[in-house]
Amino acid sequence: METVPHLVGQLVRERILNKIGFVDAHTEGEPTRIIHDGGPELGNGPLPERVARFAKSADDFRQCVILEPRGWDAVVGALLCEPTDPTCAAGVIFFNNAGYLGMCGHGAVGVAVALHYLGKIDLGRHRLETPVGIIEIDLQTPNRASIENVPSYRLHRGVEVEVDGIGTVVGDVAWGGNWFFLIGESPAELILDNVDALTTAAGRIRNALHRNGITGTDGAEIDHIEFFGPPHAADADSRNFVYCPGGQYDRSPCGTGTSAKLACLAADGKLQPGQPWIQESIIGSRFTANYARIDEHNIVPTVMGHAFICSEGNLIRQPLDPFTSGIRC
Ligand code: PYC
Repeated sequence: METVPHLVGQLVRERILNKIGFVDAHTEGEPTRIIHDGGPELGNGPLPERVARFAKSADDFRQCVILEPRGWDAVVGALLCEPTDPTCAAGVIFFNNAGYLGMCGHGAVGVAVALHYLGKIDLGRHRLETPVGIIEIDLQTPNRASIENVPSYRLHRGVEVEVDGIGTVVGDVAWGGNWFFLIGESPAELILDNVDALTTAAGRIRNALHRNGITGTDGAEIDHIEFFGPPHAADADSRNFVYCPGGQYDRSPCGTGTSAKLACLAADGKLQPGQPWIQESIIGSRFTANYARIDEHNIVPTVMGHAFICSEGNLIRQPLDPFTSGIRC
């Protein structure tokens, strides 16, 4: 009876191969699903190369982790991997319901808290390698971390674009680890009741930027739209609404979006190096940020927020399940 142990072995292998170990955290309300086990084989080259391989050969893994029935549209995935730089505690590739992100500020805070929860790092300063550069995290408590982000800058100021159903919209183009179009005049009050209207407006603006060939550096797509308005809390500086590439809104104030905002404030001389900026999100959560100047155009933003572990476990992909790559709309 050779076949029984053989079948058992195969079943065990399948169970192991199809298990994805995760920890879910939220940072100021925005979810991150941190994958620490069972990720795709992407080699050990530079992280941008691994992202290209991920997108080409293992995109079903992204879809499995993020899309229903195992995930949901608002979650950002963070695949932990070996860094190429040995001074880094980990490498991390961020992804969402639409594709891959250069950096993710709320996600990096969530990763820091999750690495500590998993017993992989102590409190204190650590480096994390991302596809767009190395960032530093300072884990101050088990639930509070600041990130020193990649250099950020404003590319264009006061760009005008004609938007269907809205008219002329004016905004700045800035990089904070992702590309943003930042609009000072929100099309609707920044309250949760207006999420649908804000999402529709932001989607139209993004399409108009695309139609008009308005891009980031080297033709990079501007895939995040950010509206600003007055804060609700007396001690905050601003409130925002951030539209993400897959049509979801960021529940947090968006770490890369806050970095882009600091770059614009710095360029306008409206915020001095080291001066704190409290950015409130559409749900009322907040990041406290400041920056150091590198040169006339570039700054290094520091963004501090809180993250909490929500759950942990394994995603399972059974061989006969027709929806292991999620439900695609
Ligand atoms: O916090 O940088 C961020 C972010 C990007 C997309 C969602 N959150």
